[in-house]
Amino acid sequence: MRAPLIAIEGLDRSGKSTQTLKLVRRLQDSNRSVKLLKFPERTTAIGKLIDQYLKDKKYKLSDESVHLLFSANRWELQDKIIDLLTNQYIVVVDRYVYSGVAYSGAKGLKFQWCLNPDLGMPKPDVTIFLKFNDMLQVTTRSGFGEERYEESEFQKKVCAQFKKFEGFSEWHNINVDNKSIEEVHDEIWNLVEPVINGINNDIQTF
Ligand code: T5A
Ligand code: NA
Repeated sequence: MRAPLIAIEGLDRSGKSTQTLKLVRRLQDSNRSVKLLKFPERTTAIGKLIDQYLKDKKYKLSDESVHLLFSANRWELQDKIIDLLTNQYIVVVDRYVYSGVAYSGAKGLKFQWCLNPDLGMPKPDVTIFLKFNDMLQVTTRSGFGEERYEESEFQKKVCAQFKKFEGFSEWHNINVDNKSIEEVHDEIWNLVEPVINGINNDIQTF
């Protein structure tokens, strides 16, 4: 028996941080051990480079090298994720491999090329994508536009890339248009509740 890995995905400012925090609190309230990780993890050596790249729109780095940095940033935490899951800690990740593939795919890099560096990373048992059907709503969210990629045409391309994961068995879309934070949280909880008592199989990998 091991704990589940749960990923929350979405476009910029779609509410991932709000929702992952609420989910973690609810799991703690039901006496579960839980750990929240956020990608990019901006505090590591590689994470600091990524942070600079995201904040400074003039910072030059080829698309391929940025892609590999985001992947390397996840590999920096691979051991930790496995350790936590085997020690019965539910791990909630705020963005993960899917973001890596979708954002680089939106720049024109090939899907399989993008996924390759993450092959071997632990695969979530449940992945929830916070989906805007009305793409205009994303641009009205507070803070939108501050960082690289926060531009509506690019977000549309990213959204199209995320669609490629719809065939993955762990993938679930939740429509967030005009939904309150509470409504979205309840839908997330319905998807997460079935796995909170643990998973019988070994940790799966990409
Ligand atoms: N990236 C990331 C890659 O290119 N490759 C990769 O491999 C990875 C991992 C930074 C960038 O890096 C890219 C993707 C990103 O462009 P990030 O730090 O996760 O990644 O940046 P953001 O996605 O922008 O994260 P944010 O924290 O800014 O957005 P969140 O977490 O989605 O949104 P949140 O919860 O902060 O909410 C945003 C605002 O909306 C409000 C909140 O109160 C907040 O003000 N809000 C709602 N308003 C109305 N209704 C609701 N239901 C709401 N829910 C939240
Ligand atoms: Na952002």
